[in-house]
Amino acid sequence: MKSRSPFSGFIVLAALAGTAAAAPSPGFDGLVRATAALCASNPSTACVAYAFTALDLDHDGELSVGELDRARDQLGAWTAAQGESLPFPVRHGIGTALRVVDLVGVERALYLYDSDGDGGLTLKEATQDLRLDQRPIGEIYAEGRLIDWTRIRAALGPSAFLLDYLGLE
Ligand SMILES: [Ca+2]
Ligand SMILES: [Ca+2]
Repeated sequence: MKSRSPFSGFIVLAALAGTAAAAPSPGFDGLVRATAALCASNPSTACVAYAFTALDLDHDGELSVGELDRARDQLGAWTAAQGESLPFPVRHGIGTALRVVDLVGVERALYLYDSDGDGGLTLKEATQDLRLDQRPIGEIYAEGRLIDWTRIRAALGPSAFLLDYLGLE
């Protein structure tokens, strides 16, 4: 039986990243800002689906290791470039997500979430540790309920010490 790791949170934190929205600009920055604008008032399910589609560069309905690697690198560079213009909780959230991804490794994280073992993550596979509903994602996040840490800990088993190491729930 497969276990899971806290990776789906990474995809959603990418979607949360642009709360300090300014003028739209091209590339990844434009993507983050467009996602943030959409996610501010739309249901969390629509927000996550939008971010997923944007990261699925070859439009095959799945995220590959290459697509996730690229997203991780772009998010890291983007966050560094924003510096302190990002609100602390957002910066902290992204930084934590990136540390988890780096500890687990993109390839292994994909494997842990790839329930059907086809080498790619569908939207359903990628969001299995998230509690999404019809409210905007920021509202669920603010309640501290977005990421199902209990489920993640159970799935990680002995490796759950990684979450303690990072100071996560
Ligand atoms: Ca793809
Ligand atoms: Ca799959």
